[in-house]
Amino acid sequence: MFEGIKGPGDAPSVDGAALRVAIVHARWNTELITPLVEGARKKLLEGGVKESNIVIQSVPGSWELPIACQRLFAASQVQASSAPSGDLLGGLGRSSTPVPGSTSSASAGPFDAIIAVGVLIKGDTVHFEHIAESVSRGLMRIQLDFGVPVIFGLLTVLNEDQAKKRAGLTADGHNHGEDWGNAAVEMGVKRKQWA
Ligand code: DLZ
Repeated sequence: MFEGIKGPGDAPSVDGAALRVAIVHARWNTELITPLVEGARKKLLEGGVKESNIVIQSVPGSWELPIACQRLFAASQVQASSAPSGDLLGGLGRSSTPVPGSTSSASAGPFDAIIAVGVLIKGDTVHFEHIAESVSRGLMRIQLDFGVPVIFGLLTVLNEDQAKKRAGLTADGHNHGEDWGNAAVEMGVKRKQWA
């Protein structure tokens, strides 16, 4: 649960049955990434998105999230107009996913939303600041350049305890991945409405 006044408020009732959604996640800090991805996926399914229309891809670390989101979306656009069904991911290849039951095969069509998931934990150097700033800007650029919602699933935390709480791994925690899944359904539906 969110404490105090924080949180996205009550989500409007939307039907994600017509949506195609990609989850792109870093593998750094996998113990935290796995519940976040699973939380997002759970809310996509609850929001009506079909299992076959959820694509999950992994990249080494958060730094790689922007290029993966960019190529994945571009490939889905090309595939929608020309490539044979099942060749959605183009040069990216299939994912190895840490989430049981997840799939990377999907029907044709450009993604309606992409969820970018990573966990950056501050260390002793300014490395964290560089990656956090660049990845944030990169993801914003992709959503504005392509006109596709890129849900900001990048946790930028000061220590592991903060990360565990936000991955729903503590008694007083809340899985932010669930909020990202809800946001993807809402924004995917709105993107279609605003087309
Ligand atoms: C190198 C690195 C470090 C130190 N920390 C993290 C982190 O906390 N979270 C994360 O997602 N990735 C980290 N990385 C890996 C970089 O994001 C990137 O994958 C490598 O520098 C290769 O480009």
